[in-house]
Amino acid sequence: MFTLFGANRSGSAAIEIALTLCGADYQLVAASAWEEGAGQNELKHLNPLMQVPTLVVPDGAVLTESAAILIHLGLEFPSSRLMSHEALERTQQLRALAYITTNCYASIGLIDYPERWLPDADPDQLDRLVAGARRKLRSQWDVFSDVFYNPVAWHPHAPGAVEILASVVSQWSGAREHLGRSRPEFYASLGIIDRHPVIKAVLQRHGW
Ligand SMILES: N[C@@H](CCC(=O)N[C@@H](CS)C(=O)NCC(=O)O)C(=O)O
Repeated sequence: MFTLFGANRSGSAAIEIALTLCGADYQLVAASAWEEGAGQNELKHLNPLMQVPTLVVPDGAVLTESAAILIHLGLEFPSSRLMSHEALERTQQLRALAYITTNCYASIGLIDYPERWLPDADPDQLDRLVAGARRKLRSQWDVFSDVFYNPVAWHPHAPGAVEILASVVSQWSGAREHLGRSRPEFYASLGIIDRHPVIKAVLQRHGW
């Protein structure tokens, strides 16, 4: 049995989708940095950053970092096709997963917690930092579309790890609204992913 620590409208949605597509047995523990509750101490013990998703695998090992979790599940459950069996396609999947987490997800951390980067800043400086991170996030999604929206790397009708993570992470900070204007075809393909029955059910449960 897997145990997933997560919260509504957070990145744990991507892992719920992946676990469901794998047909894996899992339980959800509601816990996050921003919601005090029973799971919070356990989450902090498992992941000192207190971030979700955090996944405890059946043998008790702790996995954090959404890209690592998705790759692990893809390797453990090859028939889920979360990770491609084709080497060429897999190179682009690994690149895209690292891209989303190190670029887009990291900018969202800055937008949500600017004071972590500028602890002594006044509110005006923090606002400017957030505005800059929002601009950066928009350009990161544009570049994602330019690099990965192609038949080798992008499969909206048969979503794997990359499409799932992109569907969830692009829900935040106005990314979808921006992409609708700047990259309409890529934006439309995100809508196809959102409508996959498993993905749609999880997104709805999270209030998206
Ligand atoms: N690099 C991590 C980022 C995870 C992350 O930032 N999660 C957010 C929720 S979507 C969180 O738990 N933030 C709380 C905090 O950083 O204090 C990943 O890819 O999973």
